[in-house]
Amino acid sequence: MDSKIKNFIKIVEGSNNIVFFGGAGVSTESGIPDFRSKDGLYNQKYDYPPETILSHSFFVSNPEEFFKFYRDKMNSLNVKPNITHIKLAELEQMGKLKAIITQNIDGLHQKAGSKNVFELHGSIMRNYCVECNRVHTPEYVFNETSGIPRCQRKRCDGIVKPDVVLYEEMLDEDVISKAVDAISNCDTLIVAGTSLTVYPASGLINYFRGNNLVLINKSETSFDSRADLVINESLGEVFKNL
Ligand code: CNA
Repeated sequence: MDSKIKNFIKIVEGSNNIVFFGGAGVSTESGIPDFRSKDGLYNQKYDYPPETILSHSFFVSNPEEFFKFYRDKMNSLNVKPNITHIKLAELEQMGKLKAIITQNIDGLHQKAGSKNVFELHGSIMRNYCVECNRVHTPEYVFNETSGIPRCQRKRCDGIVKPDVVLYEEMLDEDVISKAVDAISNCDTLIVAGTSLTVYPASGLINYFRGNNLVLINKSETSFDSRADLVINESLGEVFKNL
């Protein structure tokens, strides 16, 4: 086994206060493309760039086109968690992992059994009417409607919006404060599967004051020099050894 992976296992075995901070790379091995890899959504061709479609102003001005892209690219309802999601849920159950902070919106950590998950960018699993706040299921948005999903409450007809944080929208303050708290108080922070280019999420790492900062990512990131251990490997290859 690679010596860096051996070192990683030693760190995990020696710590009972771990926090995991992850991004889209955690779910690529479940078949969900990330944004910035060569097969990622940003390198595919659409009528508009994905970062435009996934913005608040586009959602408001062009909801039809937004939902076309959303149904086509963001539907992970039938996707299964992979080995990384599963091992993280096991670490939580063993009492070693205290929290998962994720930029993902796919709900796969919860599907794997993780409980303490802070979703910085929301989740496709929750959907609310923009007029009356009525809750709608993800199945309603993805499968049971076409075009713009409309509220099921009588005489409402508001647009049902997924509870995902679009570009130009603020992050939920309560989620940020819980994430900051978890990072500030852990002794091992595992940062994985994220290009660390989306702010303010990536800035949360600055709150870490513990012993071991581990960075696992297929490609290099601008935070590599700050880490105690950097593993440029696919997450499945690393986590299967735990
Ligand atoms: P990103 O910018 O696309 O970066 C992903 C990173 O993961 C890249 O640096 C890759 O090299 C790396 N990577 C990809 N696959 C693996 C793997 N198997 N093992 C190790 N590393 C891997 O994505 P970020 O999360 O940094 O950007 C934040 C955005 C992406 C958030 O707003 C998310 O909501 C959004 N996003 C989420 C999903 C999802 O929910 N699954 C999918 C696509 C995008």
